Amino acid sequence: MSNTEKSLILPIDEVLDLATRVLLHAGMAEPHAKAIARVITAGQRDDCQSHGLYRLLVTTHTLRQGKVSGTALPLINDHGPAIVKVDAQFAFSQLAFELGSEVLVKKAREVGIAALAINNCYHFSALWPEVESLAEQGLAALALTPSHAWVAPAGGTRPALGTNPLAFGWPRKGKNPYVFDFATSAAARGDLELHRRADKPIPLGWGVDSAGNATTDASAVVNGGAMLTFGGHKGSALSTMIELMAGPLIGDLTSLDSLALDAGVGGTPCHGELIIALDPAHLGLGDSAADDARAERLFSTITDQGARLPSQRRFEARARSQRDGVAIPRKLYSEVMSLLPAGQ
Ligand code: NDP
Ligand code: PYC
Repeated sequence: MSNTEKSLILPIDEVLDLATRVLLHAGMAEPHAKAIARVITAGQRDDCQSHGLYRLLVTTHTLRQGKVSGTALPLINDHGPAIVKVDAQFAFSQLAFELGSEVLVKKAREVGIAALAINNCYHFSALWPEVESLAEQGLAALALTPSHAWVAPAGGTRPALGTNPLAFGWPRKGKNPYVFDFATSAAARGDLELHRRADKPIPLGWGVDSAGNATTDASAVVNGGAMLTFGGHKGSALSTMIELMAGPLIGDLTSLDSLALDAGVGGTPCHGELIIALDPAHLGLGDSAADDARAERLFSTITDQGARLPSQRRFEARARSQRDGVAIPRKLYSEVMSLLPAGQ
């Protein structure tokens, strides 16, 4: 891979360094800057454009608006054998996850199942880094979080739900884990925004305009319209479940509440996140080799017919980035550079 007219290539450590410098310059305390930069760099490295370096524009905007704390440190509350709660104190979620997940893993290994509830966090990131890191430690994991109420329920035309991602990770011996991570809306808001910025039409099915009509105009969806769920009533119900499980169940906000709190500033959503980790060593019947073999037979029956596993594209992009460097769209790169003082 080499530089082109549209994108330039940087080594991964330079991307990490750039992201960290931008966040520090924006006023973020070092532990937050480093935790956020790691996630943003992983996104760009794995060619997840909606949750890579682009997120530097959104996070620094949210910080400038005085919405999110750049300095408050997470408070960990060890809440009995299977629950750890982390109060992010209205800072971004990454550091809260990093610190809370250490306790989560310990509890899941002791009890067989454990939950990490993060409260009061600003949440902008993809969820796969979280379930992937838990799966790499031998645990199956689920992560869910609301966002802002941008999405209409199936059968409706007015926003009620967030883009509400759901991620799952499954450990595989000697292989990359099985990981999926998707918005329960037809597209992530980040993708809609990238289409709007590039003035590109969106596929039918992503959203409706303010009159409730199907549209291919991203701006019409953003300005008074609504996004749509994937899979009609099924995506709508899954999305509602995420609102409840990562909202009222853990004492936190729904996407409706989060959007109201934003008060038109256009910042990152603020709410909670729920992560559940399960240890196969406790839940199985003691023959982990047979269980692994059954899981692997399922995966190979999927891939042997030409279908791919979720995250395969991402893992391939990661291997490419590790070998050749990370591709960054030039327009995005210059926007990111404009967040630093000239000459830095
Ligand atoms: P995508 O639709 O791009 O991908 C969803 C998942 O499906 C990925 O795991 C992807 O793997 C996999 N996949 C895609 N195509 C195939 C295929 N043909 N066969 C098998 N698997 C496939 O994700 P979304 O646009 O819905 O979401 C993007 C990101 O946005 C997510 O990481 C999500 O966490 C994040 N997000 C965050 C929110 C927040 O509030 N924090 C809100 C909403 C979304 P692969 O990556 O390898 O293509
Ligand atoms: O892409 O839908 C999204 C999103 C919301 C918050 C962070 N990302």
